[in-house]
Amino acid sequence: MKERLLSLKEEALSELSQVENQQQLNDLRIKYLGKKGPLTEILRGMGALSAEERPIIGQVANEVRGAIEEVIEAKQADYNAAETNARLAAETIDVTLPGRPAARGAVHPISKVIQEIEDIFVGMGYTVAEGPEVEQDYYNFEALNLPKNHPARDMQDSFYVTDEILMRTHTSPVQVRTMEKMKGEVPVKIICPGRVYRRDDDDATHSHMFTQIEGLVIDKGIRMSDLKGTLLQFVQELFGKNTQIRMRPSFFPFTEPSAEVDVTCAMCGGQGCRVCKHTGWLEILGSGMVHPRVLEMAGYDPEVYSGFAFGLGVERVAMLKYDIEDIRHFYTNDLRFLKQFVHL
Ligand code: 2NM
Repeated sequence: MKERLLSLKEEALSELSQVENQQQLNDLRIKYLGKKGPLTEILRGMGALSAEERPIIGQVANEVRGAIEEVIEAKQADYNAAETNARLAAETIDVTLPGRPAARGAVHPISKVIQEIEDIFVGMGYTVAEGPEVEQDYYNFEALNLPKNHPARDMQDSFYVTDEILMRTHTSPVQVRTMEKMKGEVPVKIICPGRVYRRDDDDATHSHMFTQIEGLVIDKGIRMSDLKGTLLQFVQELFGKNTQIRMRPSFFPFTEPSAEVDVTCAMCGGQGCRVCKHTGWLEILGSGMVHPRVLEMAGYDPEVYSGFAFGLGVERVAMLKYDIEDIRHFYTNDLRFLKQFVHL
């Protein structure tokens, strides 16, 4: 019995020394240590042995089992380590490789110009006010001294929702709403950025929807020179310190007097070029002293208070600033256009 056990051990160790892979090791584990293996069989037959033989054979059998298990476990540990190493090798990443650049979004040029203009006026103590794009006839026209039947109120020129509701044609209704809320308190110092809508045929310089920024100041003793100084300060911050302005008489129903404001062309410094059509001047602002009737309707006594207002088209400013030739670029969202503003 002892010899049989020892030769079983020799046979097992010899076979194990030939093992080449995990599958063969599994097979040998079952063959020698499994429930149907020779060792199990011998241990089961121990009952037939004498009382003297039994502990001796039992000890030998345990030694043989231990020796076989030891070799199997050592081999198994080798396979486990090899597997782990192979997985780690496959997972290796080269941390010295340059990173893949992340695709960055860009701020839309209209948003950029709005932010820049807001910053300039906030720096002068203004606050930013916003309001609805779908507006009541009263706020869009009536309160701005455009009574019913005024030619500028032609149905053909505005997008009407109902008889009394339309898409706002300017951001002035926000200023009327702000004056109402202020209930005659001063100073009023606001700018109102936002989208406005007009029934125009779209082309390179016209859009049925565009972006306006309007400003309004009301206090005691506000005069035309305050308007002029404010706009000069503004355009010099926006277009550069050398920019000059000139004011030409104009007409708006909601201001009296009214003035168009031209700035010297930043492209040529006023010398004349393609952009300013060889005049040296660019028309960018409408402005004026708030009409007494507008003040009165909004709750300000025009005998006590006065104010100035101005408005500009954001698209036109952005087109001049970034040399864009067609207003439709702002709305078509062609990535080749938008990508040019990633790092601006
Ligand atoms: C412009 C030109 C001139 C203007 C007037 C008002 C208000 F509400 F105070 F009456 N807001 N904006 C105004 C005046 C706007 O845009 C070309």
